[in-house]
Amino acid sequence: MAKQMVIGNWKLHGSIGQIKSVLGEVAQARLAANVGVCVPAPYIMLAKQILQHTHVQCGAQDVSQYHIGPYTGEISSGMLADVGCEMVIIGHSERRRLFGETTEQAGVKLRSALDAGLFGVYCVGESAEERRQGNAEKVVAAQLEVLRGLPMGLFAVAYEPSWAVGSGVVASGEQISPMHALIKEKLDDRVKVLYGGSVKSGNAAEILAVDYVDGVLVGGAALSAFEFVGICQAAR
Ligand code: G2H
Repeated sequence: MAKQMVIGNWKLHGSIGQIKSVLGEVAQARLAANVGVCVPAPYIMLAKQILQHTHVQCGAQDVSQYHIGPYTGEISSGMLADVGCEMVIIGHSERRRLFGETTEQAGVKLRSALDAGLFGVYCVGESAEERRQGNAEKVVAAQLEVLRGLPMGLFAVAYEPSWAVGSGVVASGEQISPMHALIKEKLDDRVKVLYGGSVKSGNAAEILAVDYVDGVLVGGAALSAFEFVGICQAAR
């Protein structure tokens, strides 16, 4: 059974037809445990149904910081758990950059997710400018602050430098390894640290072989069953 995690992030992509065809093929691939697919919320129940006889878990890409009440458009952790959702991505760089989500909000969301029994995938990462200025470690360390005191084993951290997200540019092993080591040092060496940013079947084995990489968070390539299954098969 593969110990490394592979989590697909569908972002704002998909339809009933696409979910059926891509996840139908993923279901046929008989993948080992530690694989998850985070689809848009309206498709979570359909994804669960398609993947019901597999070990593949289903997740969401965001969750409300609120539990209940007059918060139009929000979806709570309890609602996600209620429809069988098992994990949730929190604090993705696109949420932070495009929707103004703060580290504090992401921390509240993660606590809410853990309370509802969901596995959290908490994203951190620096921008190109922050790296150029030599501040990458400082930025990531600040994003980790809200995880203090949380029980290990209930969440993973995904290191996604925003300059590698959807860009086709992959961080090098020399950039990934020390950052993953820093994350483990700041939190606990048992925390799973995933790499995200332009992972494909063609580069997955190389990335997954980098020291301190416990798995990958996959965006664009998760929309192709061939690509996604190829990445899962590279997990060790
Ligand atoms: C990074 C990643 C998935 P992509 O956001 O979270 O997306 O693989 O398309 O770079």
